[in-house]
Amino acid sequence: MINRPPKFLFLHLLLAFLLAAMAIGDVTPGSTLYASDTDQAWLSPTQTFSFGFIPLSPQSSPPSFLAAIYYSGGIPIWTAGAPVDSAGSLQFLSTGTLRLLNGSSSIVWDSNTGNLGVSSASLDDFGNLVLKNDTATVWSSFDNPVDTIVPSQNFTVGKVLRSGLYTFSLLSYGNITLTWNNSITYWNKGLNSSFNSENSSLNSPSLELQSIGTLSVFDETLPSVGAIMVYSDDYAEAGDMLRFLKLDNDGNLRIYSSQRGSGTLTDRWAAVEDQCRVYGYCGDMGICSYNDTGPICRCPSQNFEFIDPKDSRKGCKRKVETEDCPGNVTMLDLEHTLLLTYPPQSVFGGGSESEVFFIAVSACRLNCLSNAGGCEASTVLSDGTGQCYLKKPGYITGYSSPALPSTSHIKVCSPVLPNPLPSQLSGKSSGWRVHGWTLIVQGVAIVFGLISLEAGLWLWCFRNSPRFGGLSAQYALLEYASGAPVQFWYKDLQRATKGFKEKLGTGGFGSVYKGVLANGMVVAVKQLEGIEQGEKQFRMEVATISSTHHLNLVRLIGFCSEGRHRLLVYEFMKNGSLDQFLFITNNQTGKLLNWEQRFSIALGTAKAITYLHEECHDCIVHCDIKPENILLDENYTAKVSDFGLAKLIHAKEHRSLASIRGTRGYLAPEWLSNLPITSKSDIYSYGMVLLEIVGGFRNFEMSAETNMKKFSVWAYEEFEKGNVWGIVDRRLAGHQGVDMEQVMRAIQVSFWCIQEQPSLRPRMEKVVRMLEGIVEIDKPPSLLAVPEQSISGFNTYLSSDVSNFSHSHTLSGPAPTSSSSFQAASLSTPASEGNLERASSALLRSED
Ligand SMILES: *[C@@H]1O[C@H](CO)[C@@H](O)[C@H](O)[C@H]1NC(C)=O
Ligand SMILES: *[C@@H]1O[C@H](CO)[C@@H](O)[C@H](O)[C@H]1NC(C)=O
Ligand SMILES: *[C@@H]1O[C@H](CO)[C@@H](O)[C@H](O)[C@H]1NC(C)=O
Ligand SMILES: *[C@@H]1O[C@H](CO)[C@@H](O)[C@H](O)[C@H]1NC(C)=O
Ligand SMILES: *[C@@H]1O[C@H](CO)[C@@H](O)[C@H](O)[C@H]1NC(C)=O
Ligand SMILES: *[C@@H]1O[C@H](CO)[C@@H](O)[C@H](O)[C@H]1NC(C)=O
Ligand SMILES: *[C@@H]1O[C@H](CO)[C@@H](O)[C@H](O)[C@H]1NC(C)=O
Ligand SMILES: *[C@@H]1O[C@H](CO)[C@@H](O)[C@H](O)[C@H]1NC(C)=O
Ligand SMILES: *[C@@H]1O[C@H](CO)[C@@H](O)[C@H](O)[C@H]1NC(C)=O
Ligand SMILES: *[C@@H]1O[C@H](CO)[C@@H](O)[C@H](O)[C@H]1NC(C)=O
Ligand SMILES: *[C@@H]1O[C@H](CO)[C@@H](O)[C@H](O)[C@H]1NC(C)=O
Ligand SMILES: CC(=O)N[C@H]1CO[C@H](CO)[C@@H](O)[C@@H]1O
Repeated sequence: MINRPPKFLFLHLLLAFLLAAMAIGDVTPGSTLYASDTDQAWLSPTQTFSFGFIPLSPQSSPPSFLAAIYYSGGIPIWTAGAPVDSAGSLQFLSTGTLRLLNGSSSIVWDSNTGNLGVSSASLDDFGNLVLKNDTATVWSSFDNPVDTIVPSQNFTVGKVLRSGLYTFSLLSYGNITLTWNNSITYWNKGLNSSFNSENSSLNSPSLELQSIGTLSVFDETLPSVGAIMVYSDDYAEAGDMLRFLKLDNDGNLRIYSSQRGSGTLTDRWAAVEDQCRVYGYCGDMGICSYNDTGPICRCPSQNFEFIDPKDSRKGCKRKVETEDCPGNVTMLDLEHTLLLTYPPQSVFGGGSESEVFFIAVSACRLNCLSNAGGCEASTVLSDGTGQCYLKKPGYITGYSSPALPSTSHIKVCSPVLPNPLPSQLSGKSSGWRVHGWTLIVQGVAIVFGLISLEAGLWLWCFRNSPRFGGLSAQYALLEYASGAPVQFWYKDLQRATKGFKEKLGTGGFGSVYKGVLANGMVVAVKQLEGIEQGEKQFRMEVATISSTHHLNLVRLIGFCSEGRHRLLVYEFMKNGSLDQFLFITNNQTGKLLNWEQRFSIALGTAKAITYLHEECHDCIVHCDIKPENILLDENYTAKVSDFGLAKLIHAKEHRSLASIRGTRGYLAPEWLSNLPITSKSDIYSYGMVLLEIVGGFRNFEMSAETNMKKFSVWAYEEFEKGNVWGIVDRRLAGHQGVDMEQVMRAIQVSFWCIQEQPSLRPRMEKVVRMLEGIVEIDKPPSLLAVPEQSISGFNTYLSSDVSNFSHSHTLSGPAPTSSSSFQAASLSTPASEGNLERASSALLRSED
């Protein structure tokens, strides 16, 4: 990018106008432009574009110049050949050819239009340089694109934009692609499902960038306005500016905009959001990752060195080739690292560069190691397929990020010399390095002494520091759980959330913020509050949470445990929480869930809880099931969040009422009595949520519509009367496709779940089968089996935090137990049903 100081620019423009004004309009053969005189140029009629030399960069030495068509302000949109020295020149020869010469008179570029009758050249206001004979255009810069497309430039099949080894092209079936070295396609975008197959009916598609910032494909078979493929961020914004599409030398395709005369660029769209996913960005054996400012290239380990120490993007090479250490070859293990694998490599039977297997990581590694000449590295893709790729010797390029679940292995000569850990590269240790470096000059002997001293000091300093401990604990954790969560530094999360700016909500355990990780992944960051646990216990819980994988559970990506900070990083759910859809005012119809969506959310939630209770490794009682904790993804799939957190809060042996964060209306009655909390408490909460999904009403809300009764109580009465339609959300009335059988099942299941007596409530697995209609549902017993003033009444009076409970004077019924006597069995080991029933019936008796 050209970045010239404004003063220079102004001078340039002024001089260009004064000296070269005569070059507006047609230029006849015989004219010459000199690199030494950058003020000379051929101008377009309104001087929007110029053709001439621009310095490659102000300080390049020796100075070199580009022969370019450039936009007002000096932004090149087309360049001829390569940079030349200050003695270079551009000659419009009398034969009609345009030729770029270096100082040594060597031909750098030629338009190859000699002896075709070319009689004039001109630059138009779209930036197109045209060589014409008397009747027609013989050559134009628009037909010979380099790395840029500007508005009104027609880009057709067969043309390419090129930058280094990267190319951009339009395919005959309408897809646009980015390709590395004419072989590996790392970005591929089609029109839509009706056009993206090779069989699509396009005749001769062409691509055009509109000046308002859209990139569209045109074809006879498409509507005349074209099919829009890309919108720039500043799409349709007004202003005197040029937008253009450019293939940059980092392999990314971008839309830029530049204000007239400013000489500066703003990028408005990039094809590959995650720069590290551009094939070969870091060269052969280079590993891409991010630092605070952007992508950086490193070598996989210290068994490698940069090919060109001055340009880390050129890639790495082994210090000792594997052929030179037969019998001593081993695998370098790279956690959270992906070796990029794109078509044709990733297609079965496609390329010769890799082989695909469905095997575990360790088998993948072993297979490669034992395959003497045929395998150089192995990688497991993070696309959920669980595929193992064995890479044949050739070009290998990687991406490393704490958020990548991939693991890779590369053959090296032993011993393995891992890269220093990130923490060793920052903070205190770098200070030590600089110190050591100044001393090195003083003498080799001292240096050796110092290095060992430094190492000793470093170890001593960090022996007990939380960071050092944190790292070792992190690796212990990696071994503990297969779907290992990633550890983040607090400052990384601060940056990802822009200083905890965009709050998504506040839950019982703390606030949740939206964030974007360095690799572009959108996440929800939960800042936990009130954690009383130590570091080690926190990590254990995080490991438990992250070992639970279910379609209907929000995935934990990582965590942060640094000093007093405890944060959890979750995948981001586009559509927010269920309550925002259920409890809305009549006129927000866009957010109204139809019955099919509601039923699938109810079933999904039930399946998630079943998994937590019965199927996962360490059983988890959720303790806070409510619509706010049921999130919806873009397809309205239910994802339960906040599971496993109750354990974190209830760390103390004696749990006090104050620490309960359950929510009013959803808390099972046993929370308020001296009974153990078991999975049955979750069933109660689920029943309340299920009723709300059907009715669109908060279960504890009273209104004229419900005869001033709690919705749940009123609903049961209506059910007894046989008025099932009355319970269903009236906004669904008149909607097609409300399956009354499903409604009936859901209502009955919910009444079973919200029974006061835990033993009467079904297990979650049975709830699923009842909802699915696999098992018969008996008529649920009355909710009022227990007298009105019994424990059931408490829910209504509970504020959102039960801690207020003990101060409440509005309660009737048994007085709450004092905090110190509130001792529930461990949440992770639910009390046996027998005990529970005894306790529960004892309580009921005492009330009678
Ligand atoms: C032009 O000549 C200079 C030396 O005079 C050389 O460094 C440069 O590579 C040449 N450029 C081209 C494109 O040949
Ligand atoms: C001009 O060029 C076109 C296309 O190359 C050619 O068909 C035409 O004959 C040329 N006219 C003259 C006068 O040379
Ligand atoms: C682009 O050029 C092709 C071939 O010259 C032509 O068929 C097509 O109509 C042009 N498209 C536009 C939008 O001008
Ligand atoms: C690009 O491809 C060519 C042949 O297809 C190959 O010879 C060359 O080594 C490749 N370049 C790199 C950097 O791998
Ligand atoms: C065209 O692009 C789409 C993605 O937009 C992709 O799914 C499809 O496979 C591509 N078609 C071909 C033939 O590569
Ligand atoms: C394209 O057409 C061929 C032959 O008609 C067929 O075999 C192939 O499956 C089609 N491909 C797609 C993607 O529809
Ligand atoms: C695909 O795009 C074309 C052109 O914009 C449009 O007419 C068509 O409806 C789209 N098809 C689908 C399935 O979205
Ligand atoms: C990130 O890396 C780039 C390129 O190596 C370097 O210029 C920049 O200073 C680095 N930034 C930080 C904060 O380390
Ligand atoms: C293998 O490497 C080890 C240490 O790196 C070395 O001691 C041993 O001699 C090597 N063996 C061979 C066969 O080169
Ligand atoms: C939607 O309803 C709310 C409250 O019922 C009201 O304030 C608002 O004006 C309504 N909006 C529309 C667009 O009707
Ligand atoms: C949503 O559904 C579409 C189509 O079935 C699928 O491609 C997409 O991956 C789904 N999204 C999520 C987040 O599951
Ligand atoms: C209310 C809301 O945000 N709805 C969105 C749910 O997700 C779909 C798919 O991404 C969007 O189209 C809706 O707008």
